[in-house]
Amino acid sequence: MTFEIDDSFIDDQNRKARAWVDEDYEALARKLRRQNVDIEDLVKKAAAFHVAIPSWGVGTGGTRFARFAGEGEPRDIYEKLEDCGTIFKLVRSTPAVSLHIPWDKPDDASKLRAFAGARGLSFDAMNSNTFQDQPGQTHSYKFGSLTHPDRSVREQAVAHNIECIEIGKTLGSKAHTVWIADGGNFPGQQHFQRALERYLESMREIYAALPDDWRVFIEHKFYEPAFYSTVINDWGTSYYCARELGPKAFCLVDLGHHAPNVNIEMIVARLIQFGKLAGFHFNDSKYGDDDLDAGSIKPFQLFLIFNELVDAELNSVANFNPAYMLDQSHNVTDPIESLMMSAVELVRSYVQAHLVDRDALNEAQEQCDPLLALATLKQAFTTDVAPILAVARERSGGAIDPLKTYRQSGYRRHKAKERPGQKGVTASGIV
Ligand code: RM4
Ligand code: MN
Ligand code: MN
Repeated sequence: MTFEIDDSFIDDQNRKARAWVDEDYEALARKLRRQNVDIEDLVKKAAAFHVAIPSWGVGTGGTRFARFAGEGEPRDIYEKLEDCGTIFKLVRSTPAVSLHIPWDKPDDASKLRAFAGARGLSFDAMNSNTFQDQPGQTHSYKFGSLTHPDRSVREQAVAHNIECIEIGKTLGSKAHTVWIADGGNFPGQQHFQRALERYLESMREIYAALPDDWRVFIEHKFYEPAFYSTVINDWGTSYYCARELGPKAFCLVDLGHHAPNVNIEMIVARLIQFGKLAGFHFNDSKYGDDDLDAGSIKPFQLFLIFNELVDAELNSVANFNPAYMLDQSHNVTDPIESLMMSAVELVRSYVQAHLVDRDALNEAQEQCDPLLALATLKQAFTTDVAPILAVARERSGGAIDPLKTYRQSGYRRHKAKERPGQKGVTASGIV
């Protein structure tokens, strides 16, 4: 028997928070009523928002300098799913897990699916890894994978991606995400055009292996580990490839994969308009692909991204079905705490975006009134929707205060005893 947080423990903790939640909820309900907004509608929206947890995110991440392992870290995919189950139990908005292969390759995919199912979890997009060499691997990815000049390396990388899809079929996943590290570190190292042609050739084979009801997500990133040129470097290249591949190919936006100050919300709007938005890897970034916690650096940007998403939702844009995933590297925090708080930040932005007075915004845009347009957005962004989030969680059986409840439960302390000897575990989530 392994330690789990009891529902009754969550209830007890929630009882202690009752008084302030009721008071704040009532006050907010009155304020929103004046704006003709029914708070109950927002609670429903909050409760319906879901984001997938990355299997690699529940372990402590590292940089290329060091990794400082935490206590009681999960040692295998089953323990990772236990932690994902705990996150889900407390915040209720994270019912799915996104698996990285081979880091979290299951020995028996049906068994893993049942194990996850028993915790209310399902599987979101699969993720391939052709940015590292695995023990016993025939060909090295040192100079690329899907775009490598040598056909046999490309074939090996294609086969790995197809294997991910096969595993995903058993797990009940419906999408496959491809991020490659391919690129060059020196001017002249790579022929830009030929590398992209080879990418498309490889991706066509992966695309052909997709079941009818699956999608493939192309994830771009502007640099690192290739520091001079990256093959799939931006959303334009990603969009071109998705179009070339066909209707099941989409463009995934990892927030950290853009240069500082890039207008990501506009990229999102373009991909929505072109019917090619796959979804997100949420995180935050200050300088590069920092993989910091969602909403920790640029909460207004996160809100503006959700503003575009909610706009599309309300306009019933055809085929609009973005997959939401977190992709973060937790180097100095307890990963469970970071993932819970990040999930909460996403629901917060989503609910705030639903608070935007769309008629007023539209009017300001038509009347060429930039100040009023910004004021309309700011009114939603500055509304404290915390009581809505707390009530949505509580009504779905989660915790009013997930962080406090988690700490009070002693979960990590219990896991430290159950999962001893964590020193020297290989790092994941580095890049
Ligand atoms: C990459 C990218 C991928 C993730 C790896 C671990 O930078 O964000 O999505 O799978 O890191
Ligand atoms: Mn990512
Ligand atoms: Mn990344």
